[in-house]
Amino acid sequence: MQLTAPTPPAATSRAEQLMQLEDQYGAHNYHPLPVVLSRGEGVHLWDVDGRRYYDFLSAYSAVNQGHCHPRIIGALTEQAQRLTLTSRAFFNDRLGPAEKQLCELFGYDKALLMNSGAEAVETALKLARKWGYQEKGIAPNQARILVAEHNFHGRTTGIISFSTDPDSTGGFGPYNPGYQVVPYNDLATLEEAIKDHQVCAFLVEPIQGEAGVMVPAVGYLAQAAALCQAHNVLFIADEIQTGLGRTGKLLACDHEAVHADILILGKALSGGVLPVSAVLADDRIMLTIQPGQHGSTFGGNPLACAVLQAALDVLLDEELAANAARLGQVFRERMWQVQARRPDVIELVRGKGLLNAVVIRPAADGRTAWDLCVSLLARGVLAKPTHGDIIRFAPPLVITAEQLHEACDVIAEVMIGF
Ligand code: IF1
Repeated sequence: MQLTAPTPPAATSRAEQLMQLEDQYGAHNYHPLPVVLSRGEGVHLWDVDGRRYYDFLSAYSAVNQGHCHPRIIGALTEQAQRLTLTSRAFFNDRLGPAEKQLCELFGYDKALLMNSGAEAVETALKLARKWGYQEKGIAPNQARILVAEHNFHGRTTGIISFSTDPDSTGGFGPYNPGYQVVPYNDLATLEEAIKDHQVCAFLVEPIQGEAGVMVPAVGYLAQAAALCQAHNVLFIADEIQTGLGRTGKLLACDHEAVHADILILGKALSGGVLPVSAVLADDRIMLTIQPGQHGSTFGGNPLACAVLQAALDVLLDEELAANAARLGQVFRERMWQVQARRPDVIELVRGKGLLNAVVIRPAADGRTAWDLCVSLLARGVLAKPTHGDIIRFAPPLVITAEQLHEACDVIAEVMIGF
């Protein structure tokens, strides 16, 4: 394996120059589409040459409120000139109001603010274990957490310990013990596994985003939550990608009236402005962690709290969940029309709200979903494949019907002509 980067040819444009900088000085942990973005506003992004695109990735659902939403940027810039970070060694005037807004909106006793989604997932895992030992009486260091096959919950060594994706796990061992994988969307195996007294929690995505927008059968979440309750196991919902209006309701769990014991939020919690994540739970769980037992330097910082409050206000005031429900149906109908025309290109369309995926059949000449995304890029729509043949389409929830149809016209044209 070649471990030194070859000398690139001389850059002929600003975009190429910038791509070469990333290639030469940046880790090669991504394979970006060949576009260099420099400005964002609402559903649009512009590249360094001034070309405009529809953003149909939304930074993996972190930009639900649209790029650079004025209310969120206003909150950011106002707070940034007053106080950005105190650490939790002291109180500050933004954290309490933000925690209150989160708890009242989602119906929990307490919130624990972190930064990245992975940190919030790690926090939830620690909370579940602590609760398992202190409240369920599981023997020390014997707690186990059930996770779904094809899960994605982040990239830390702790989290990839229970990933089933070789790309996420390969070469990063040894792995943390204490996890058991059960098939997603399968209640029988979950029921069998959950009977074990050492199981303290079941961590699950209400819809598996990275796995390819895998929507479980109606009733799966509700019955899984009921199994957890029946066996004194915590139901942990990772709503980092599916939450905050993305699937057409405030939370994806709301489609089945499931109230998770531990709720994990991230991404759009800040409207894509800076990393903010949160874990919500009731006192019986949250208070198992006492002072000095968990934290982070930036967790709950005043700047993040100001941004979080504005991001939630925008989500509610602009009724973004309802817009996602309405326009998500329009999007799928437009894609089903394309599928009817080109069933040799589109294998299937699935999703909920404005979290959708189109599964592409490889072309006879070997062209793949990646090639289709490059064609979309050339026509002004940004989307990226996941796991080879699946293209995720997830525009900001502020998209209008007119904008959605304009983008779908392009997507349809490219797919019909593929
Ligand atoms: C990447 C994927 C999506 C998440 C869920 C926790 C996290 C994520 C359900 C961790 C993060 C991001 C990570 C980013 C790309 C993106 C992604 F392709 F990786 F899997 F969306 F599907 N739970 N997902 O989706 O949150 O620590 O990133 O803030 O790692 O490539 P994070």
